[in-house]
Amino acid sequence: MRTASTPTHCPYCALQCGMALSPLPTGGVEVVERPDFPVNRGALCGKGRTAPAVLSSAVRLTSPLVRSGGELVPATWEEALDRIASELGRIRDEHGPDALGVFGGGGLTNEKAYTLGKFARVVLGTSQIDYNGRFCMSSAAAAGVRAFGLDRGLPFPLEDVPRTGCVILVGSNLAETMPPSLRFFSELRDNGGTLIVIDPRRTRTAEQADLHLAPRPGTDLALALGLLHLVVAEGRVDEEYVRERTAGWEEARAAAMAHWPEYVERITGVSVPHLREAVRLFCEPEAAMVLTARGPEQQSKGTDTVGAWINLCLATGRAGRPLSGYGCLTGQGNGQGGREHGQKADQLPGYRKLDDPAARAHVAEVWGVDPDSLPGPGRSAYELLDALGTDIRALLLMGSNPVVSAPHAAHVEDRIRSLDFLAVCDVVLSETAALADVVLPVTQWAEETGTTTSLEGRVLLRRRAIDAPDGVRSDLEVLHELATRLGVEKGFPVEPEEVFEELRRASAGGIADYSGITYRRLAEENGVFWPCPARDDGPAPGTPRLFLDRFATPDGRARFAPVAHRPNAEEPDDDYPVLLTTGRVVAQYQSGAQTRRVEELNAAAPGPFVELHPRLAARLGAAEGDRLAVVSRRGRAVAPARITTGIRPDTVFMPFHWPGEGRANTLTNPALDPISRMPEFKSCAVRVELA
Ligand SMILES: Nc1nc2c(c(=O)[nH]1)N[C@H]1C(S)=C(S)[C@@H](COP(=O)(O)OP(=O)(O)OC[C@H]3O[C@@H](n4cnc5c(=O)[nH]c(N)nc54)[C@H](O)[C@@H]3O)O[C@H]1N2
Ligand SMILES: Nc1nc2c(c(=O)[nH]1)N[C@H]1C(S)=C(S)[C@@H](COP(=O)(O)OP(=O)(O)OC[C@H]3O[C@@H](n4cnc5c(=O)[nH]c(N)nc54)[C@H](O)[C@@H]3O)O[C@H]1N2
Ligand code: SF4
Ligand SMILES: [Mo]
Repeated sequence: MRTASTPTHCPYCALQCGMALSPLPTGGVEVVERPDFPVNRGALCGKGRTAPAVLSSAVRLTSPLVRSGGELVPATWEEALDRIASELGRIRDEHGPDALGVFGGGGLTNEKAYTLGKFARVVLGTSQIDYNGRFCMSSAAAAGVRAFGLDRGLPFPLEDVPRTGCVILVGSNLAETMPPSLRFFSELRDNGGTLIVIDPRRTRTAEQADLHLAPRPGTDLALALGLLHLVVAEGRVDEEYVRERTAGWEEARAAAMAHWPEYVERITGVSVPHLREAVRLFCEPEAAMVLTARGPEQQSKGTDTVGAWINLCLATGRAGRPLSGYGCLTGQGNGQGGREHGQKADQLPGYRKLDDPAARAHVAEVWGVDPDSLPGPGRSAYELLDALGTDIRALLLMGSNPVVSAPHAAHVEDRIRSLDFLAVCDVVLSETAALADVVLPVTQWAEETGTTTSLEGRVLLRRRAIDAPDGVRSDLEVLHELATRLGVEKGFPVEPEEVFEELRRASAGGIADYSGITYRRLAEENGVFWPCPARDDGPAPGTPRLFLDRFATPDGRARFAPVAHRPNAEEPDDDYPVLLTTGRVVAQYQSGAQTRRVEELNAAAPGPFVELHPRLAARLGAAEGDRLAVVSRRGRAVAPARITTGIRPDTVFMPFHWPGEGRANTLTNPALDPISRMPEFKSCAVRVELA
């Protein structure tokens, strides 16, 4: 038995808090503080603290399950793997490789995400792969690539936050979604800096702010344009910076000038004096930052919305300079790395593009295949789910629970049920796994080694600290076994470090270059920031701060985005007069597949609710706790009322962590952003009534 404690990182969000796991004499592990990791300095939220509860055999899968006579029944690994391989092979023979779909997750380690992408392209030969990160930060990623030529969540470490002059947090409730990170923002204020929070709700995060603006959901684009208008009108543009380091200003300026403050006030509900105050706080200090999260991003105009916030940074010279910049707070544990190494529909490892001939040639060589054998880009996550049971006949799912988390979830559930064949790898019997033909029980964080890349772009090593229970195998073993059964004997190692060594080569020369990073270094250092190209003369330094000399565009200049206000895909009308927005609570994680199995977390957040303003409640005749039906064009959800003055009277909020009658995603609108293909999770029109 192991005795010493093992340093590692939390299995949940993108903050990737450091923790150590110490074996218990009774079996299992307990979490102990790890103050040496600078991001959380030992602090953890309740989810991280209780994460070992999900390692217990009592709540997880420990045997493969195969559907027989309509029921999922225990089976041997051989039976389960043979069944998957033969079904995938049969369907590919009958309908072609694109009849096979693959869906991954931003919680998977870099090694798993890399191997899953390679498996889809090399073993299955399908173009139909995407992942849940599409539902997460894809709009910020698209806007970052468009403006800077590179997408990395934060272009600087979080430790820079306390030393800047002002931070605008747009649609982030980090007091609940990344609690230990709140410290950086309190220190900012202690140092005399200011915090502006933009959220339709007065969240725990907004309560910390010097200025809270509460726009109507889906109007952040207009809000950013209104601020830029004032920046121009008040002569606060950094002309020299704009001339030296950017392109496209004239068009962006003209667009902003069309968004008068009074017009923006009408669209957003944020008053002109508040707009002016925000501009003053943002522009007066030497340095400032804008950070976005899912509020402005999960919109059918998310890419342009983030583009408008980047425009504000560029016009004021607040990007690519010390203590200034635009950043996105990515979400999942490996939300960053998961979008760099090839499980995304259009991507090859190293953030290379699947439609770039040079990228195809490089990766094909590492993989030992003909570049022409690699399929082209496939569909985005929602489009892929929407095609299940039509031209996609079989799905292999790893690291997501779309029955709860996908938009228009009742429809997605129908599509999943109409598949010829569904295989799910998971640690628990999630709502989606329960619909599968074969379920494979896999190892998790504390039982396996692997790397993740945090929201700072910091590559981290999670270490195996405990033996897995009998009966479970790793995702890498699953892919190895399936590849072998489908006739590919080589190239799918089960050892994470072996995969990482190949990933280093595949990423070399790409945007997300990991070639200078090794497991040894990661074990010795507190992570390494990419890009980190290998060097002949010793360890490569990595890049904590991006863009200080130039942006990653061909000419080194950042690009303004030409954007203008547009309405939500669905605006309120007589039948559906209220806006619904959705999000998270501190004690539950995502679809809840893991955290709903932890007693302490369920006690803190036992179920769904509908947050609404007392004025709306009075109109409905609803009291605290009354069951409310929320009805959209796609369905009806029921949950108790939670009445608070901390939300706009024209808006209701539901968290999305639960299945069943309170499932928020029964209601949400799958209208997609034209560039990022992000669904509009953050607004749809609903009617609210007493249930
Ligand atoms: N406890 C917990 N923590 C988590 C997660 C979890 O599920 N639970 N998930 C992780 C993941 S994957 C992610 S992506 C992050 C998400 O982290 P956040 O983005 O902080 O989380 P959300 O609650 O989805 O949305 C943030 C805020 O956006 C606001 N909002 C809604 N509509 C709008 C709008 O139109 N404009 C603006 N400006 N704001 C709006 C909501 O009121 C909400 O307070 O959290 C990570 N951390
Ligand atoms: N209405 C609404 N819907 C949303 C959002 C919103 O704000 N509002 N946010 C969206 C966002 S940002 C996100 S990121 C998605 C997330 O939603 P999901 O994609 O459903 O994410 P999780 O619930 O984390 O699901 C991960 C699954 O993988 C399993 N798992 C964990 N680790 C491993 C592993 O190593 N291997 C394998 N094979 N399985 C593993 C877990 O048990 C769980 O079942 O939800 C999106 N849906
Ligand atoms: S903030 Fe995120 S990484 Fe840190 S303990 Fe909580 S869930 Fe884990
Ligand atoms: Mo996310």
